[in-house]
Amino acid sequence: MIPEDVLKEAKQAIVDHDKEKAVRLVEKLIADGEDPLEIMNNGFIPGINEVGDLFGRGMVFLPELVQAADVMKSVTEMVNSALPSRESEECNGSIVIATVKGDVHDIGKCIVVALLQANGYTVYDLGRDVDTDRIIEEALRVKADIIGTSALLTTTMSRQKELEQALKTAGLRDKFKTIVGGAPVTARWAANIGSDAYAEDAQDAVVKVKKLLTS
Ligand code: B1M
Repeated sequence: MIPEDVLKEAKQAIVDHDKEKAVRLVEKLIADGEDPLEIMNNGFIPGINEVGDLFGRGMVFLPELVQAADVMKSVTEMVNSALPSRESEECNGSIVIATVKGDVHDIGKCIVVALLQANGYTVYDLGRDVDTDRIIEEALRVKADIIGTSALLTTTMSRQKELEQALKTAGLRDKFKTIVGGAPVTARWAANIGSDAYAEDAQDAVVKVKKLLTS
């Protein structure tokens, strides 16, 4: 259990875009054998959310948002590579995942990717700002079981709907299960557009992917 004051420090390091401090904290916690996801979920993510709120209220500006995101990116990579691998034999499966076209937010998607990989799934991460047609092409090429999309902007969520429609139009809807996520995305949105699953966070994504593969 990471002490409350350390989690507060982690949050503040993101708000202050203090990379040195954030990196030092992760190094120490990993060396101490703490759960890397705990500092991510209860320290760094609340930190970047606070920066997002301040940005939304016009209290911080784009350069600071970019710097905070840069710190977030660095610690995410460190935490992701420290995740213990829990190979699951009984339900292996493959998933193609991308942040949708027009959207460059990928910090959360990268956490989802790392956690799925740590749980033994084969993940084809297409990156960010990825065209719907390319997502489908790749899913066909690698014979994926699941297509997952992440959207962080209310304006790019529509790409998740576009994917559902493109799959239907191409007669491919039954070939893949789909899962959607991202801060503005909800279970209701997933149901409305006809996606097979919605995941609130990376842990939930692992649970939902497992369910999709066994249903
Ligand atoms: Co931007 N941004 N941003 N941004 N940014 C938001 C999303 C915003 C809410 C901030 C705000 O105004 N309060 C706002 C969107 C408003 C809206 O749509 N209504 C916004 C805006 C406006 C913008 C720009 C337009 C700003 C500008 O240029 N004027 C611009 C858009 C660029 C573009 O995409 N075309 C922009 C740019 C950026 C940066 C590049 C600076 C940077 C992103 C860097 C990067 O990702 N490489 C950035 C950041 C960091 C944010 C906030 C602050 C944080 C996002 C984040 O990383 N969260 C964000 C505010 C917020 O969301 N509170 C904001 C942490 C991450 C761990 O959470 O991504 O939600 P999240 O992922 C979670 C879950 O959602 C879920 O699991 C993850 C792990 O728990 N999940 C999935 C995610 N994907 C999933 C997929 C799944 C399953 C679960 O299955 C497939």
